[in-house]
Amino acid sequence: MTGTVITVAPTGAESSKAAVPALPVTLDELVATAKECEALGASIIHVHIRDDRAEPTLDQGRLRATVAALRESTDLIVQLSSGGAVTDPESDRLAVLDAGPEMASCTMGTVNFGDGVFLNRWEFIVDLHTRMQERGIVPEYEIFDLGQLASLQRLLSQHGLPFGGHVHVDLVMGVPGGMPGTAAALVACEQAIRDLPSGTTFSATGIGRSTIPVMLASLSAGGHLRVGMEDTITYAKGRPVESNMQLVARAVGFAQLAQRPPLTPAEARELLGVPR
Ligand code: KMH
Ligand code: ZN
Repeated sequence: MTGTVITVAPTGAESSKAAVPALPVTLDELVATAKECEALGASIIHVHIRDDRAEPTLDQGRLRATVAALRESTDLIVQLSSGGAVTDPESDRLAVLDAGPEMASCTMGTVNFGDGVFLNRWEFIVDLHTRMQERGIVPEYEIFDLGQLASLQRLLSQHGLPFGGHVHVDLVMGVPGGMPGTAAALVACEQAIRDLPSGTTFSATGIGRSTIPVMLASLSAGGHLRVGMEDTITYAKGRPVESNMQLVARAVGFAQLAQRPPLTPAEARELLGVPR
């Protein structure tokens, strides 16, 4: 079994800076976080950006500047979120691909998302997938519920493999409205992933309280890890997360314990078919 790809998702679109002061929201904060997380063992950064008021934005100029700054300062694989916030229109989410990331997320279906709805129509998914094929962007298929893996199978059989030929999915577990963040749900997904093209890899992240169970289950089942303040703002009961580095360091420790040490960005690129 290979080592572990550790993705850091440092910011997300859901937590406010006022409620979570440690959240990196400026470009400088994001770059500093990226460098430190890379030094600890992260190999991918999943990026959501904020505007001058620390609100989520898909502003094209800022996205381009962010991709350039992260590529300049780190070797991390830069994965932009095409999910944005639940309020973002499809046109802005598609335009994320214009910012030239190496990877982008592609969510495989609609899901209730707390009090909101994270809308992902089939035609929109097909558009994201085919535009990424045309532009040489490697997708990470985001899976919020078991049935979305069947949708991925349908997508690949109708529209072909992604750019690079390798399929990588990320299980986002424990979202209120999606699948639970449990070992049983992760094993059900792992079984369904066997129906996808041979060599398909997966990472997993558990929101909130499911962070640790999902991390342990993923390592046991041969999966990779996503951690960060997009998904987890409480480190342990009564202890807010102090930084993304704290979460990456914990993930690295678990990965080493599982004898699957973190892969470097170059090794992760090789595994996932992402050119430098
Ligand atoms: N912020 C969520 C509504 C993604 O980045 O692709 C969607 C999300 C998924 O975070
Ligand atoms: Zn995201």
